[in-house]
Amino acid sequence: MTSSRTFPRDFLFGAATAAYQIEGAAHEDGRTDSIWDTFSRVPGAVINADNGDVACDHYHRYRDDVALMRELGLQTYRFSTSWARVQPDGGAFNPLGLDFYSRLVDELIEANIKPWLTLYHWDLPQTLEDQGGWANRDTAERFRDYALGVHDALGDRVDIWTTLNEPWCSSFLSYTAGAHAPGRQSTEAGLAAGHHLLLAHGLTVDALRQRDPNLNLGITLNLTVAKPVDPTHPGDVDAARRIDGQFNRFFLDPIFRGEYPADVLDDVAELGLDAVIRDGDLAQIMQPIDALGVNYYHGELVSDRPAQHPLPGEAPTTRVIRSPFPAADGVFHHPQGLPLTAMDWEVQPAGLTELLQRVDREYTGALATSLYVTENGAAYDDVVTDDGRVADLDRTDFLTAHLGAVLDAIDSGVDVKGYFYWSLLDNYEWAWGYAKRFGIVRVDYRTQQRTVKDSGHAYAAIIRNRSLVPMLTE
Ligand code: PNW
Repeated sequence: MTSSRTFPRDFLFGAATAAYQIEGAAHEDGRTDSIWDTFSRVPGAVINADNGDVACDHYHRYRDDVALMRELGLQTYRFSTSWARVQPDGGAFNPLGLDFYSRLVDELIEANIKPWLTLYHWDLPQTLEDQGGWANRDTAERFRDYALGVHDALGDRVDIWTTLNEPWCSSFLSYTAGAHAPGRQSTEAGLAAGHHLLLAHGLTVDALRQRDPNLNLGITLNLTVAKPVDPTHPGDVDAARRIDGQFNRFFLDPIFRGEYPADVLDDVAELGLDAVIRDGDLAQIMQPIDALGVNYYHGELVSDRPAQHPLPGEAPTTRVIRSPFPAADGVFHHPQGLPLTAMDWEVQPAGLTELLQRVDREYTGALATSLYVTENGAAYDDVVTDDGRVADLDRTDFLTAHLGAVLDAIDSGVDVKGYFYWSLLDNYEWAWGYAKRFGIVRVDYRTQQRTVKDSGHAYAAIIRNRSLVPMLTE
């Protein structure tokens, strides 16, 4: 393939974080517990019983962190607002909580970094969970009200708004598998949560659009490429269809086509989804959006027969985790023999190209919806050298390979408008606690000292040159 390895002029380079993973200050300025504060106290739920009480102390160090972003040359920064900080107990708006985000946004604008705001990255106020959480339809309307309150405070300076980060995780991984907060294990609750999250998205896009037709509105989905081990074996092909259906199409189809995929509805018939969907919901969900964020980490190779050497899956916590897939019993994940990150996730950059092409072809290509890679990154067991450097060549390779995959998609005609590395900082990796480091900036959790890793310097060079060429020749 001929390719310049140079990025389009308007392509945005950024990095991403999420409130609970970096802020700390969990009990300050009126913030109340979110489901992650509660879940991290459940014995065996998180490795080392780590929690977000302090995390990267970003709440107090945001000025330094923005200065770091400026040093790296980031053009945009994707962060989330904590619902429990903004509306403690899901009730009255908290001026102190909103003020933190207002100061952060001012600091970003001052540094010439475009704020990219995500309203929900998994920290539901515990009080709302006590009322049923996302399995309760009412939470969707509460979410819209929360979004409008954040917009009241920041709408004059923030124009890019993402409703949800990875609703698959907030529904099936959280209410069916029990691997994430609130740790429920109910197939029905997972399906209801999935629908109510989609509804929350639709209600919020509608309400924000009415406020200001010029906002850039969107959602971020974690998507995958699911392939059958043997494309001639019907059982394997069906396994790939199920994973694709329950992971990708369950969210893409309502948003872009206003319907759930018929085969998925068949798979989950009898599991109560019909009773949850009300007339008009799908029309409400299918709002035109300006941006679809794609989070991509790895692909899946699946079969109806077990693998001889299965891949390790969830964090090795002591709680028993169920499958997140409501109707994929008998689907087995097989290793593809690719290199692994410290999460034991396979490194598969070509999957990102394929995924972007597929989403463009089947969903967004004909619409005024731009594609962004809103997360992509890798955990590695970083080693700090004697002179204090972090020589994480594996992460630099991961980053350049995936940026190359984005360029391949662009070269083939897909309009990808930006890329966010996950994550700016090492941070609280959910059920893995602080055991896994994804940052291009190292955080020493004892001193809170930040060190730009070699991968961070490499990313800065790519951004400066707007090209991968120096990386290939240096
Ligand atoms: C995403 N899975 O999480 C999140 O958006 C980030 O907050 C997170 O730190 C990052 O990816 C790295 O994990 C996921 O089990 C967590 O399939 C788990 C899964 C997918 C995404």
